[in-house]
Amino acid sequence: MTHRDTLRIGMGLMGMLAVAALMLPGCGGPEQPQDSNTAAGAPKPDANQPDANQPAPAPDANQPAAKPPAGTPTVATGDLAPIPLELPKPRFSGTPKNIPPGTRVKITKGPAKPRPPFMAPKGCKNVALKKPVTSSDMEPVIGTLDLVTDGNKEAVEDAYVELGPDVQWVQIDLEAKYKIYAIVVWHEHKDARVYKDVVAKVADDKDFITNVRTVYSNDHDNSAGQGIGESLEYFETNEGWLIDCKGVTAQYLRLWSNGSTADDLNRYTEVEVYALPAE
Ligand SMILES: [Ca+2]
Ligand SMILES: [Ca+2]
Repeated sequence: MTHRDTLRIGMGLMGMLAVAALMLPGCGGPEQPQDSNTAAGAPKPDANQPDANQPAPAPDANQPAAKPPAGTPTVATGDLAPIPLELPKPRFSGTPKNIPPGTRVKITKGPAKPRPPFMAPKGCKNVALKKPVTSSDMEPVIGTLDLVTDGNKEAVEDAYVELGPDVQWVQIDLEAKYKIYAIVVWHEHKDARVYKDVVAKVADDKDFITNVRTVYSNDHDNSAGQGIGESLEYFETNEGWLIDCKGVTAQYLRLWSNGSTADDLNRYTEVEVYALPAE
């Protein structure tokens, strides 16, 4: 056997080994596609992320299962449908590239992507429409409280109610108990302002004493006095801010804010509540 033959056999063996390595998992073969929903800031996987092609992941003994809020129903993914949410017209395009001073806003690289449809049990509709609104400021600076649930979400003059400065809240009485899947709130969305200390709670009574549950808070230092919340702040847009409420049962909801990066006042254009009647 010549030296050249030895080289040829050796290279042939190496080629076969390389092919074998490609076929074996974990040896440099093609990567399994990563779940694009696991990016930072994406919502936790839940019933709203159905994927018919992927079996449910096996429970990880090292990870305690996230405990759903009390009253969370079990919903088969086949019974879900996008909520019938219609967006108002955008008044500006793009989002600012810089974080406004004094805020904790997540800046996304590249053009803003539209929010994917929000999945909830079939039959969910906006049960806040025309429902009574009360507030910490019963004599608004501009507009009237009924504008919060009148169905007009457009960022135009006379479409918002302007509450006084600093910490203020609005409250909606749904007039019956509902299983709430999503709250969508539009403050003033004519520019990319950031409202501060946005907190949302639900309760069984109008005085917020019985069965009070926080469904959203981005008040990381408790400056609104409603407890600390770890959610990031956000820019107002025509999409509004959608709060995933996971089917929590309640009749009343209350939303706090503490002025915005534009001024100390608190403006609401519309609040919608996508829900089903509670049994
Ligand atoms: Ca309105
Ligand atoms: Ca705060």
